[in-house]
Formats: sequence, structure tokens, C-alpha cells
Amino acid sequence: MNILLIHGPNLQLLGKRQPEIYGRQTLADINSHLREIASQRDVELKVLQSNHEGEIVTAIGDNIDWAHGILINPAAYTHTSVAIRDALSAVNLPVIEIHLSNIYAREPFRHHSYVSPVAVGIIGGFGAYSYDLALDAMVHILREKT
Ligand code: CA2
Repeated sequence: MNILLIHGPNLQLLGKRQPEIYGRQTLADINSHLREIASQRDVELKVLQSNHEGEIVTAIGDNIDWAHGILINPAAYTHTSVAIRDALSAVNLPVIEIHLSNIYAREPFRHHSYVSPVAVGIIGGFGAYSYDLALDAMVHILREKT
């Protein structure tokens, strides 16, 4: 089972800035914890972070034949990117949208997501644990399918 995990713009700053909003764990901490869970679940995890919309679009398309499911924290692109939504919709794989924070408890401009309508589910508000929950949810979905 192959799962692609995409982190959107500015998430490379995790643990280094605004810990009151996004927590103290760095992206490297989160990724290494997820790789551990993935290996316990017998899952191949491919991880990438990009600050560029086009790179994220390309990565989604490039993994169409590799990935069985996609986990994505589109970060600010959640609220702006038709291109990422179209790419996710085109690959026709299960997608789980992840957020560290509860976007509905924040500024109104964060309340709309272009990605949610093409996701099977959305997990947010649990800090780095949102990623653990999303990985387990994806494994559950993919195991149910086989
Ligand atoms: O809560 C989330 O995971 C978000 O996707 C994070 C995005 C934000 O634009 C979304 O509305 C919600 C922001 C990611 C920026 O990450 C930073 C991390 C540390 C310091 C500064 C920014």
C-alpha cells in the first residue's frame, strides 16, 4: 500500500515559528513519526513539502500510478487553489485533507476549502496528531477496499 503525503507552503517552518498556533514539532519530527507508524502498518510513505503550487500539481499527477491514496495539508493553497483541487480530482484516488489547526475556528477566509469537495474526509484541529489520524484513516479506507 503506497501513500503520498504532501505538505504545502510554509510548513517547513513548523516548530520554528508561531508554536502557539502550529505546535512545537518540526516537519522532520512529524515525518519521522509518520514513517514509523507507516512501517508498522506495512505502508510505503512518500513525503514531500513544497512552497510552489505548480510543483504540488505536478507531484500529484506524477504519482498517479504509484499512490493508492493521498494525504495533503495544502496549507494556504487550501483556500485559493483550483489547480490543486483539479489535480486531486483528476487522479481519482482517495484524498484526505489535513490541517493542524481547526480552520473553522480561525479567520473567515480560512473557512472555505477548494480541496474538501474532492476529499473523502477532512481532519484538523489536533496539531501534529491530525496527521496520525489521517494516516490511520487512509489505511482503514484502503484496507476496506481490498
Ligand atoms: O492548520 C493548518 O494546517 C493550515 O493548513 C496551516 C496553513 C494555513 O494557511 C491554513 O489555513 C491552515 C499555514 C501553514 C503555515 O505554517 C507555518 C508554520 C509555522 C510558522 C508559520 C507558518
